[in-house]
Amino acid sequence: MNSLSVQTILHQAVQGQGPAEGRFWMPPAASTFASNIDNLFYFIYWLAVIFFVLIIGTMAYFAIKYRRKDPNQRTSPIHGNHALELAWSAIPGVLLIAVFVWGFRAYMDMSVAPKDAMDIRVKAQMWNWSFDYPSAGVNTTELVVPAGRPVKLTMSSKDVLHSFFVPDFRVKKDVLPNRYTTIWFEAIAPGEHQIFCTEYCGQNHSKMLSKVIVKSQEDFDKWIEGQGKLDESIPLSEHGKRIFTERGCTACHTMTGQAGAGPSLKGKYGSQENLADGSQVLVDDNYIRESIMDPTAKVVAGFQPVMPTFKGQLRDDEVDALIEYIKEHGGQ
Ligand code: HEC
Ligand SMILES: [Cu+2]
Repeated sequence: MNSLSVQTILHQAVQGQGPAEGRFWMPPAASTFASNIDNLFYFIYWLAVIFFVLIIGTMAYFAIKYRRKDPNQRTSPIHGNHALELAWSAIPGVLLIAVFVWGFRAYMDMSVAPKDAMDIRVKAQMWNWSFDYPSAGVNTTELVVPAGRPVKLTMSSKDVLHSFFVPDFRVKKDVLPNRYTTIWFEAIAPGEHQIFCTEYCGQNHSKMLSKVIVKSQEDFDKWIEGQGKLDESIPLSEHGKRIFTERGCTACHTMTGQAGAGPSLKGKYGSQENLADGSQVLVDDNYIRESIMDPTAKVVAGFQPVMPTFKGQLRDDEVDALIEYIKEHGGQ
């Protein structure tokens, strides 16, 4: 009997038809992997429930039935029971092997992407995600993918360990500095799904969130065509404000005068900044651009050089927009 037929039988016995909506233990099943993973989960779950009831029930029953009834009572000598011992070794053994084979096959399926998968690069950094579409030259902060098509993610981190997790897809993998990890999935239908970082990565770990936006192939093609330029009907500084939030600048900077991990950017434009090496610099367009692309070139006095570079993630017009936004909140 191969494990597929085991799966099918158990699936029907345990769960009925796999629902797409969430259930008590599991969020909605939105990728092609999800129902298999859920079935395996529910198989192990029910196995645990059945054995728990069986073992604890029998124990309780025996404890009552064979309790010591008078002080002189002795238990009868027991020398073992081969049939019983064989059964309680063989049955769990077979179940364990079934769980292993099932789990291993699912793991292999998830590890090896189909050849025709669409390639997207994922970069993690404290504390945001960015996604690169190499074939289209597009970079985003939300993962936009077409439905019904395998997508392969090649992931790396710019700083510490992170972990990419989309519960609705049952997809999770660590993201490491200096090494690539890959994972793939196929979303079933258009919709939105939460992305978490699920490896504690510092102060704002819990804010390291993003979304997968699944579009129909047609909408996806339209979307990718519209990328790569800013909408000119919206003022540049408005774009800047949006990018400031989307790119996670807000994790370290405010526009209120309140310093965080980084200095507040209120009133900075046009002022003189004190640097860690004791010198001063005028905060102008060039300085801001350098601060974003090469943050350690000039470190502000009183702050740690923890700002990640945004080189390769922001287009020129996006940097312009950020500068415009910072300028708008300028002082002197
Ligand atoms: C992980 C925290 C962090 C993130 C995220 C971050 N920064 Fe910074 N930033 C800092 C720190 C710390 C400094 C001061 C030390 C230095 O100059 O490197 C700084 C300095 C700056 C400066 C110079 C400020 C000054 O007072 O001279 C600018 C401009 C700036 N950041 C813009 C940005 C923009 C725009 C983004 C988003 C695209 C961003 N930062 C994201 C931490 C961060
Ligand atoms: Cu993280």
